[in-house]
Amino acid sequence: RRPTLALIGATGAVGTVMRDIISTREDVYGEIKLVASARSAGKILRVRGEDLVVQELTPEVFDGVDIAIFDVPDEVSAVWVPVAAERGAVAIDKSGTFRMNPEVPLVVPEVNPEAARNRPLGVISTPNCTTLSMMAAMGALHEQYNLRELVVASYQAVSGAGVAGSARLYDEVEALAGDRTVGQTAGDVRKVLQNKLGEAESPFPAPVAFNVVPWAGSLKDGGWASEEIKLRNESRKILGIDDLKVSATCVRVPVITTHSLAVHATFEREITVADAHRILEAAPSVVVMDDPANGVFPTPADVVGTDPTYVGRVRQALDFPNTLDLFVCGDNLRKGAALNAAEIAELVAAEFA
Ligand code: 2RA
Repeated sequence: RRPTLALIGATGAVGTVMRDIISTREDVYGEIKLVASARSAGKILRVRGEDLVVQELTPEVFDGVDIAIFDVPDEVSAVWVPVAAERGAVAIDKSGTFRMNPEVPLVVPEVNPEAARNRPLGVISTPNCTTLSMMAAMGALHEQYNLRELVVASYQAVSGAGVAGSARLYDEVEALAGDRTVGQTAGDVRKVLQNKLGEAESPFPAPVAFNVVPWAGSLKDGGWASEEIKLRNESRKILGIDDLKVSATCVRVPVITTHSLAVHATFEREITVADAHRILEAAPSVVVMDDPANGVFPTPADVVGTDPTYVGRVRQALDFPNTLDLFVCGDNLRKGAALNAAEIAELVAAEFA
């Protein structure tokens, strides 16, 4: 039979992409329910060519639901994911709440699909978009060369902070546009934004237009940002390498959608660029764009809205033969969020066949 699917958080930035993905991939579901907070309940949204009324998040909404995909804040998942699981649904959760729970698999279908079957709590987590940006590529390389260390710098798009993140960058760009004197004196960007946007709240701790912001997430011990800690813990869990050494610096950049990562990856043995190209070209859902002599490398502007992980600038580190330096781009709302959750849901749906 075809499983009933519920999308919780159907109206958010990821929810919108999720409806598009569910509508364009192979249709494996029976009924679909769209669910959101009371504020959005009653809205009519389109999925799979049908107009559906968004239902309010209540315990009863999960009755008869086989698979529930959650894209809601951590605190909402903490309350409602267990409710869905208790009522018999397999909950696929995009929040950070359950990712590191040893009884909850953290799944990237290209890397560890078998983990999705071992879900004692009825919950499967999907990783943070920053981790996901590189997992398909790193998983393929790890399978053959045994990954030992990752040093990563991220270039994260503003839509990682949701609809409010994208709105803020558009507002800032509009406020700064046309003034060819701005950006040349310390603090002038802040001043123009203050004048034009006033006290309007920003999800970012500094201007993001005409700027880069070395901060993403919340403050953790030792001055680390939560995104940096997630990247470390989640990479270890997905790849199944408990002692993987990981260090990251996460940076927000003025890009609407598509996260990029500069990755310095060290393996157990020597790896050449040709080896890496061969493996990455054979990896499902990885696209190699690596011909810098002809200006070919991935950029967010060229890959946004698409599904694969794009890899370019692959170099054998000059002083470290076991190390590759490479640049990865992935759409943070698609593979980074909605697509990975949809792919997990398809793995679960296949169990109903
Ligand atoms: C961000 N990775 O980019 C986060 C979203 N979960 O802000």
